[in-house]
Amino acid sequence: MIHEKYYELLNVQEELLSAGNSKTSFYNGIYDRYENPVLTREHIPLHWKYDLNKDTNPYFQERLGINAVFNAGAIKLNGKYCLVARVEGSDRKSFFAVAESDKGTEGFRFRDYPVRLPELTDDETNVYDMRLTQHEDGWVYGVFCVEKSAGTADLSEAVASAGIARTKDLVNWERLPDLVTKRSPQQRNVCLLPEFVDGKYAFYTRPMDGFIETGSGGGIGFGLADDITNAVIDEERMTSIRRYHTITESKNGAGATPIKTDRGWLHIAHGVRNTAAGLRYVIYCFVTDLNEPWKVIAEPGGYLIAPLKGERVGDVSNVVFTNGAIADENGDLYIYYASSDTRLHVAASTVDKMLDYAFGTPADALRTAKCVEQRCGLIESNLRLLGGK
Ligand code: M1P
Repeated sequence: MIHEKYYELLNVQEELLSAGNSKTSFYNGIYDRYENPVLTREHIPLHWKYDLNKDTNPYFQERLGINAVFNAGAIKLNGKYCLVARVEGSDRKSFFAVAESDKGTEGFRFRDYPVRLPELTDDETNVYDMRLTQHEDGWVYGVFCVEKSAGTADLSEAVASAGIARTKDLVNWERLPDLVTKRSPQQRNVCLLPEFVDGKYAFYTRPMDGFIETGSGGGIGFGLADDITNAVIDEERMTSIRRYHTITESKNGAGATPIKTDRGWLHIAHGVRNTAAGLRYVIYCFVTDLNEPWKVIAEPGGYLIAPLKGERVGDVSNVVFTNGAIADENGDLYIYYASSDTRLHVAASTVDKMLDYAFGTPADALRTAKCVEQRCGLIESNLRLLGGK
């Protein structure tokens, strides 16, 4: 017999799932923020957490709790906006789950089951942060982080690599060997370009010396692999590099799968700086050349999205992070970003607005004096326009 509490909770959840979403008053001319997160742990189907049977669960207790729903890969498939979210159980293990909607900003519902991703080895402890690529070879690829224990006395020491799986329907996944990068012992935040480059599979990488520290890794890398079923990158060239006293000083990483535009590949990535309060993650943007996609041709200074108000607090506070965006055929763009490793939001823009932002915003001038000059230049021309001095 089904516990009556189930129906009570189901009604409450239905209100959340069918709620609309509206733009906030936030304004910067680049994107709109929305009132409600698009996915939270409250969106998780009740039958993933509770045993509904009154005989075996008389107190209707959560048997398998969910802690957070965040960093989601995104893709439009068969007319639906699909998010492959990172769902973290209360046991700290993350897994992937598909939520879909007819709209980009609201109405996301999880499918009945999470993704059953095949394992390659039984020491894979955790998987997370999938980037989805509709590749010109006909497959949809998911590239994600695979985490294993480093096997040292420090139990928090881990080894991260880039897992690769492919699918046609986001239900059945074929697991391929993890990416091998000859120069970099660890990889996270790897993402596959939708098109071949010189007939090869093109990846954005993030060379790292350790699990948390990128060490000598200078920023976001780029490399080519001949064969996706045994992907090996011999050489990684740097694209968007880390710099002293910028938003990418500590590390950066590829975010959403790059979006092809007539002016270049549009990247929405993340940058990290250190502070007395710990690491601060923001989202930034750059554009790479269409023919030489490792070459950065525009990189506005500063961040595109930084944690705001309630976004600033969560399991890992002061973080915004993206690994998925959807560009519609009409040019509308939805950037799915998580805040503080806890919930998932949407920022809505258009490809045109983002290109105007990318090419029209000055690059980081890298020194206070130069930054003040930049700003005075803006003030001067504005005052002239306003009829002042
Ligand atoms: O906790 C913030 C983010 O930390 C990692 O990102 P990076 O590899 O750049 O440090 C990732 O684990 C990401 O999932 C997480 O949101």
